Amino acid sequence: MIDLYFWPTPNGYKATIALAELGLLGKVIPVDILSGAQFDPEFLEISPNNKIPAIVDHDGPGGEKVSIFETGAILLYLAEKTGQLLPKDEIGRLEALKWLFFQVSSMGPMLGQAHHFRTYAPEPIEYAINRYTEEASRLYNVLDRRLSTHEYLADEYSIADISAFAWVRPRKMQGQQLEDYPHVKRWYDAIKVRPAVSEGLSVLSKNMKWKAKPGSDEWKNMFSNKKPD
Ligand SMILES: N[C@@H](CCC(=O)N[C@@H](CS)C(=O)NCC(=O)O)C(=O)O
Repeated sequence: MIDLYFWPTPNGYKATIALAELGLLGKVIPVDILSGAQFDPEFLEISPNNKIPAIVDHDGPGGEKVSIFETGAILLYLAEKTGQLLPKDEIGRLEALKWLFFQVSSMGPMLGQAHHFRTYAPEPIEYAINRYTEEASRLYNVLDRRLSTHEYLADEYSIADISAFAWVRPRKMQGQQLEDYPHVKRWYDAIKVRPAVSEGLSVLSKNMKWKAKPGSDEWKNMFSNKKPD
């Protein structure tokens, strides 16, 4: 059994979609990051960087319980555990890993900054808005070029696609529109209709508030080193 520590955000949805694809979506433990639940000592034992998602597999390697944080590690763990969502041949696997790491190290952090400065920053900072919106466009162009010659990021649907899809979804917050990236659009439209993707995206979807301006305590919980008193 796998427990998922989750809040409905792009990184959270990578995990629910992958678990749904694998038929492993089970117990979901909400971690309300707006109210500061990510700082609970019990959660920090599992996710020392105070971020969702994280998983606990009660039947990990050797039948032992194991906990995992960081979506790249979670997705790779689930793919290796099940032998699914990662090409089996060495070259295909490498292709998927390259695009998975591209997502977690470039797309995720840069698009996250675009969300921050375009939506959450207490005051608009033109330089930062332009910097991260342009970087978002650059990254979408990298995806678009890849998808102009490949149906999926690797040669088959994989954890790399799940990872990138979850961040293309809130594209408006990044100042992007699919019409500017026809190959990303074709790929996105194909993934969005997968039943497991709908299932993954339905988890706690009513709690999804990340498009709204956070209140001041919420802002402190999410974006400052200081928790509210
Ligand atoms: N690199 C991490 C990023 C995870 C992340 O940024 N999670 C956000 C929600 S999308 C979070 O938990 N934020 C709470 C906080 O920073 O306090 C991963 O890929 O798992």
